[in-house]
Amino acid sequence: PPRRCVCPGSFDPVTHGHLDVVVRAARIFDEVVVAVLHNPAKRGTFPVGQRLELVEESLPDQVRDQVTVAAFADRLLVDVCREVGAGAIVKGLRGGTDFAYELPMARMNTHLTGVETVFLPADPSLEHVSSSLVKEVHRYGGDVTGLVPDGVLRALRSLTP
Ligand code: COD
Repeated sequence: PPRRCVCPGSFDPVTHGHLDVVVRAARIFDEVVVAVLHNPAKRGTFPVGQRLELVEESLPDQVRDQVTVAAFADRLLVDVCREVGAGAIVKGLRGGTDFAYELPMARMNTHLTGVETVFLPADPSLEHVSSSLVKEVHRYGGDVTGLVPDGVLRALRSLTP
């Protein structure tokens, strides 16, 4: 059977940091499911449908036939993994703070269903990139070109202040 992994996140919005992890996951696994997880009680910045579209349109051509993008509301990540038949979660680590946040979740997820988490070190040139910083810098007039795909730049510009 194909080896399948899940790349989970809020993707609010997708950045080149996320996309780098997805592309590298596709070199290790046969199939990658990008899981846009959202909490219906929290509005987020972009509607989930738009987050999904922005990921889909930003995928590099070389991984398109290996990657699917789907949204899941109010679910445990381990249940998403079970539902899509993935034995592993792939996450990027930007530094010690990410590690401290991710380690108990990785252990909890293994405890729950046995699913493993694979950590990929963030590309040093993208270590400072997060959805929240991108939104903040853009909101105050800073330039985020090169940190997010073009579609996300357009989406950021069309946000009503
Ligand atoms: N470089 C490398 N990797 C990056 C970068 C970057 N610049 N930016 C982001 N990433 C990676 C990180 O690995 C990160 O984990 C992932 O992308 C997603 O980032 P975000 O910000 O879009 O997503 P988060 O952190 O809000 O997502 C958290 C989850 C939704 C994955 C988590 O809360 C979850 O699993 N929720 C489901 C409920 C659940 O199962 N809870 C119990 C957990 S034990």
